[in-house]
Amino acid sequence: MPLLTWLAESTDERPDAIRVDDRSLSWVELRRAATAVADDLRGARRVAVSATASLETVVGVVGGLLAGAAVVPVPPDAGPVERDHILRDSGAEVLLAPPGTPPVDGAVAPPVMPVDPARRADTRHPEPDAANPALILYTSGTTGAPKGAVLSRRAIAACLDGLADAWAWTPDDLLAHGLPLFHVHGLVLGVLGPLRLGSRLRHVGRPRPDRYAAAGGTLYFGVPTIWSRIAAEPAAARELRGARLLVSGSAALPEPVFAALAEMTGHRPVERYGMTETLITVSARADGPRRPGTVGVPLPGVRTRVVDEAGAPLPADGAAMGELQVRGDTLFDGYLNRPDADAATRTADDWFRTGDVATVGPDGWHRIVGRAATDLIKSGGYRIGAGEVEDALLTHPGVREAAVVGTPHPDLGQQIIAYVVGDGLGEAELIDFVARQLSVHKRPRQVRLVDALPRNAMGKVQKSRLTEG
Ligand code: MLC
Ligand code: AMP
Repeated sequence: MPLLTWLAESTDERPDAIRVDDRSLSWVELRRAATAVADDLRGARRVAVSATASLETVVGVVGGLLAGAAVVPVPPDAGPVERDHILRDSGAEVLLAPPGTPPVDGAVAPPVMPVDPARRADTRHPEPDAANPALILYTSGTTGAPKGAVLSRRAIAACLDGLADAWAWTPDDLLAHGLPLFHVHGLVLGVLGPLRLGSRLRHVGRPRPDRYAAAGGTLYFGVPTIWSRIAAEPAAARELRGARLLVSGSAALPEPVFAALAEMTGHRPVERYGMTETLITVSARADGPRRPGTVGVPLPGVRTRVVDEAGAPLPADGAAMGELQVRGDTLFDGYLNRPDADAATRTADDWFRTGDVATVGPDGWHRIVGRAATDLIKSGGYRIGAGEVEDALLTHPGVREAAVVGTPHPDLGQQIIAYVVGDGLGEAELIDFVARQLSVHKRPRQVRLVDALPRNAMGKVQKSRLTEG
């Protein structure tokens, strides 16, 4: 069965099946536009896509997948450090981008191939093997540069079919969201989901409450920051009363936001849990209860366990807290070029170590309690490694030492704060410096200039003391 089943088989010519911002294509038009891209790409193994929230990104990603290439989304605002790393590490042979995009100005510069959604072709590309990589998604660890998680076509298909079952997601749905198109949430669920399962798609551009309100969707996706902003605008929230299902994920949905949404929209949101490396593994169901503070039960084909520090399984009693480990059909194939990192995430009996701390109740309901490593920050639903931001700060000539932490934030869940030792520095200057080197969302929201960082006797920075009091 083709990965993008519905897209491959549809004869539907209705003009706005897939809409991004204010431009749209029918199913047939999208297939033919993407086929033109696939024709150009013949033979390419890895294809980068400048992943703006645009129709070009949808056409480019689908073209890459039709051609059997592994698609590497590049955050469109990635600065030179992050972009060079992604392009070099992935070995992408070409960068797909909207027409008029200038050549890549960097140390690694694959040729830019323009994607024109108005082109059409009808070549039949054979369906690639399900074991082949479909996507390489770059994601942060606690230290160092982001790692490329290799996701097979089979894993993506398993994830989407599991979600179709859990959420009763069908071609009758109209999915609306405004998520970025370079991560699992916006790209795998938010674009490949409709193309496999047949719902129509409205990508609203920026995820503003008024745009969600106007989208007329039956199914809505958002990160908690988006839901919290919608709950703060009752008029927009009330427009979602006509929807079928509101889904939250990528970070914990605060219970007051759950309650406000339930009251204003009439829908108790469905929460689901996942990771770049595992895709979505646990979720509440459309035909079942939704409980604030919990993320539901394992999806079809997924098994979970919670273990103590010695790796021994803990009871499902709703109280015992330990590391959540998962296995199943949705798991990635490993990190590109990083066998060391792979080994660190697998147990001897081949379970994936999520690094999240969880409890499981007697009824199988999972609660995510927090993360084992404080150096992985979730801000606005984006995963950001403290080490990557520290490394970027340390390349500034005036910075001598830097320590980055995530602290609770009412809008973003966590915000990035950088503690910096250096000479003649300005806070705004350092924030802009990181925003230029990395992606904009990795910039610290606050910089604190300090005389010294607290260190223990071994010389290691004691981050917990930075945020005390
Ligand atoms: C501000 N801006 C700057 C800047 N300061 N630009 C450059 N330099 C500076 N110093 C600009 C930005 O360019 C942007 O402009 C605007 O300010 C706001 O940017 P932001 O800070 O990113 O917006 P913010 O309001 O904080 O974003 C909130 C948000 C965003 C919710 C919209 O965080 C978001 O989209 N989150 C989704 C993350 C996600 O999809 N995660 C899924 C991971 S997958 P402009 O013009 O662009 O507005 C996963 C698996 C799973 O986790 O389980 O799903
Ligand atoms: P990413 O790799 O960007 O997809 O981030 C994955 C991480 O997001 C997980 O390891 C969790 O820490 C967090 N996460 C995702 N969904 C949820 C959720 N529903 N509740 C709490 N944390 C979540």
